[in-house]
Amino acid sequence: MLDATALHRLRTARRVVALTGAGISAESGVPTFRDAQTGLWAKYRAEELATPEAFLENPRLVWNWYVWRRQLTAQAQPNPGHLALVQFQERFDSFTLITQNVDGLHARAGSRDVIELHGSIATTLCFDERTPVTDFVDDGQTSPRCPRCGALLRPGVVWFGESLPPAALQRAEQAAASCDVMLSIGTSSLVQPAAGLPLVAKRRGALLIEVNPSPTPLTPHADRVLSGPAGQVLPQLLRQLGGTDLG
Ligand code: BV8
Repeated sequence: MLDATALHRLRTARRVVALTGAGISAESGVPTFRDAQTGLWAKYRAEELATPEAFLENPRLVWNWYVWRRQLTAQAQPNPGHLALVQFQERFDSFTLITQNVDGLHARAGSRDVIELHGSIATTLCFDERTPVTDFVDDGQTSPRCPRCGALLRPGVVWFGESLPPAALQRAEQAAASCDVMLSIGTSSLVQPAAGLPLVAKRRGALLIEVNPSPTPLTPHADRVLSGPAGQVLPQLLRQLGGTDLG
């Protein structure tokens, strides 16, 4: 729970920003990015598969990993952590939600105008043109091809070594640089440039609150650390704020 000083700063904040990572979807049954992979994928590390090199070396393998993850995320439901952030959006004059997640669960929970720094697993792009493709056939054998130009199809996510969508990153940096309170929720704070955003906020004088059951490289810089699962901590924080009780 927040102490009175921090609670007062949050209660009176005009601009609040939240950065989320895979941890906020853990209670929806979506494995975090650094959880050990299971089943078919147990012998691979996510960071090894989420690269253009891995895809070009074995398009079908990487494509199938995303087909598996798409099915997993499509079956997942937003949890009380996602739902609490929807209420945060109503509670503050300005609330910006920035996510590293590609699972779409914030939008499905009802959050509006989410900044998806790493893209969306639900979209498919032509590898060459980087344009969205919806009308394609996946025969389960070869990698699906772009019906327009015949290039390989890829998931609409940002892989390691690829630049983030410039407009999304610029919006996120501007929000971080001008907020009164920054919440870093469910992220190991390892992946750049997302992991730098809470420090941008802190340097500009924002109150920095970390929500995570485990310490991260951000922990020493946080003004307050709420150690626990987001699905419990965020509804509690909302109740402390005097928001509607999510039960
Ligand atoms: C780029 C999409 C320019 C794909 C992802 C500077 C320094 C060092 C390295 C770099 C740097 N700049 C760039 C790099 C390289 C690289 C990078 O950061 N590498 C790291 C590993 C060192 N960055 C990039 O390549 C980025 N591109 O900067 O472009 C450029 C261009 C060319 C060459 C160089 C640079 C692109 C990064 C985007 C990669 N794509 N995802 C996909 O999903 O398949 S990143 C991937 O990691 C996911 O998006 C994930 O969200 C993200 C971050 O991980 P987390 O979300 O934090 O998840 P994680 O599993 O790590 O942690 C979960 C946390 O939750 C834990 O702390 C756990 O304790 C906590 N938790 C668990 N349960 C709960 C919980 N918390 C709350 N409640 C719970 N219940």
